[in-house]
Amino acid sequence: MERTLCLIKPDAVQRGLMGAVVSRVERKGLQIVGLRMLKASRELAAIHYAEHQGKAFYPKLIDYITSGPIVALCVQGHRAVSVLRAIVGKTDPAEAVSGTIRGDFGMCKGRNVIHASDSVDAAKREIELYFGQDELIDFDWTIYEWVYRED
Ligand code: IDP
Ligand code: MG
Repeated sequence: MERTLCLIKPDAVQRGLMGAVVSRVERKGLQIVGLRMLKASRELAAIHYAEHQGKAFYPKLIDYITSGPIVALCVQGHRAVSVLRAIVGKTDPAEAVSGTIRGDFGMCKGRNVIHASDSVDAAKREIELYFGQDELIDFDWTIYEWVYRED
């Protein structure tokens, strides 16, 4: 089982897309084991996006992610990291295919609706940034057998 971090970005919160995004994640068969609304500080944003420091878009990215409330979700499932990235779609929503969250809800990289961790290691690091251990709930998921079947 893997866990990954999903952020519903400020544009999606402002546009009333929280429910639509959460619904896509649930509908896919991913289990939400943590959910929290917050306003990211510039310090938190800088740690989260440290890998992009120095790039041309970095200052705008920090402005964007701190511009309003966001929703953090900790999402669990088999291969959750790659599965969530797949339903999120390409970084640029203008190029993301229809049917993906960015493909269906966005128009440009600077307003791309959602974040998803890009590796298991990044996911672990990012989950710890947004959630304390006691904020993640390891609960029995009664539909598990209706989502997964060994083949
Ligand atoms: P990802 O979110 O698909 O993993 P990254 O390359 O890790 O994409 O970039 C992090 C975030 O930085 C993107 O989601 C997007 O919000 C922003 N970003 C990336 N490239 C650009 C750009 O060229 N212009 C504006 N914003 C960008
Ligand atoms: Mg990334």
